[in-house]
Amino acid sequence: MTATAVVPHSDLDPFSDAFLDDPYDAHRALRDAGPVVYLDHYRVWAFARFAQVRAVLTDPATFCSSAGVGLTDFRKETPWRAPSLLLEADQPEHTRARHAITKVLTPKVVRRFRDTFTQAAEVLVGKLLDRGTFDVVADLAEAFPLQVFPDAVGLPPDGRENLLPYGSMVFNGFGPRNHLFEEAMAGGVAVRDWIMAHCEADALSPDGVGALIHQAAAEEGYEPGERALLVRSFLSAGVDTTVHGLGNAVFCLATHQDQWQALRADPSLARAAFEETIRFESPVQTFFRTTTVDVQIAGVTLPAGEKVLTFLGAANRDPREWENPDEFDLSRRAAGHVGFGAGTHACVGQMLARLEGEALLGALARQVETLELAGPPVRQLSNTLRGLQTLPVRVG
Ligand code: OVM
Repeated sequence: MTATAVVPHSDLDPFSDAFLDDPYDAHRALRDAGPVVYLDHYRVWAFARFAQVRAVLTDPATFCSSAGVGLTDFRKETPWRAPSLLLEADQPEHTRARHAITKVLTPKVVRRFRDTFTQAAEVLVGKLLDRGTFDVVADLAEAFPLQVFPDAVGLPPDGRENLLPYGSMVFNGFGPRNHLFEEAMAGGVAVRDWIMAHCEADALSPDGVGALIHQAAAEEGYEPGERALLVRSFLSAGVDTTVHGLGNAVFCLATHQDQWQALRADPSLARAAFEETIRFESPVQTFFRTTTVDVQIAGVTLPAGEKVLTFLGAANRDPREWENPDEFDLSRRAAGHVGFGAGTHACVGQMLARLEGEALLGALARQVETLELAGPPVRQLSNTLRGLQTLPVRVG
């Protein structure tokens, strides 16, 4: 029998507004339906349980990335931008790109940013404390990464407003051509042009991470155009993700006062709070892979050349893996979640992301006594990212 005959089918649309707005009941339904589910809507295979998501991500030879990690199959359709040398590549090309980047993102370089990030976070939180009420998304979760990350990369001060719209194009671009995809891409030519121009060596300050990438990539034998594409990965993956992670973290803390009190009592829990946020409200919800061969998984054979959808956010709340998965709990061991992916493609910037989280949540814990909602949070829907559009709070 063919796999489509034996695998449970679902008519859920994981890129519909309703699903994206509140995915958790649907995640449970997908996990409970079976280890692999066929999504009739998109004709793809879906994995929502932790064990299978992890298995897919850690077998890149079978579940490849070079056909794209969104719904678009690069073998059949032209992608909206040149494929990433890092994200949308397999061995050996991926290994080479990854090597050029890990040569730069050493523990030593990451340590260099610790003081800068911490100081910037303390100053920002101090200003917001003076204001009393503010929007966490615009004034904190966006403002902080939009300052420290482009500084670290070595971008000039002007034009940084292009980073978030570009992130929106990238992360909505992984989904189907629904209204979110179209809205993100509309009028994006100027945004793309700015991003591409600022991936070039002459646009980057000589002491930043971008310049180091150009250097490391040149040593690896990459041509100038390819070196710029490696910098593009930073500008694609480094901003929207952390914005959503930081916004989700403050949202979780403001809506779980016992956990906020625990963090205040012990600001050294800031890192744990960020990690638990990535598990509990995973900023990156989904990625696709493509089967390279007929593959046996959970007792069925999936054909070669098909898209499979991994639900990172659902895996991170799978009760088969986690105790009380729907509880936001700083004291749990959240390590091992797949919010940063897993295996060879696992987030290469995760140490920088954690540093941003630790700096910002640490500054809140040290300076703020009371943190409460000052209005209804509004969700920002994205084909890939989970996060908020606005989050009004009052601090004291
Ligand atoms: C890239 C890229 C873009 C988006 C996400 C990502 C989460 C990487 O262009 O390499 O990783």
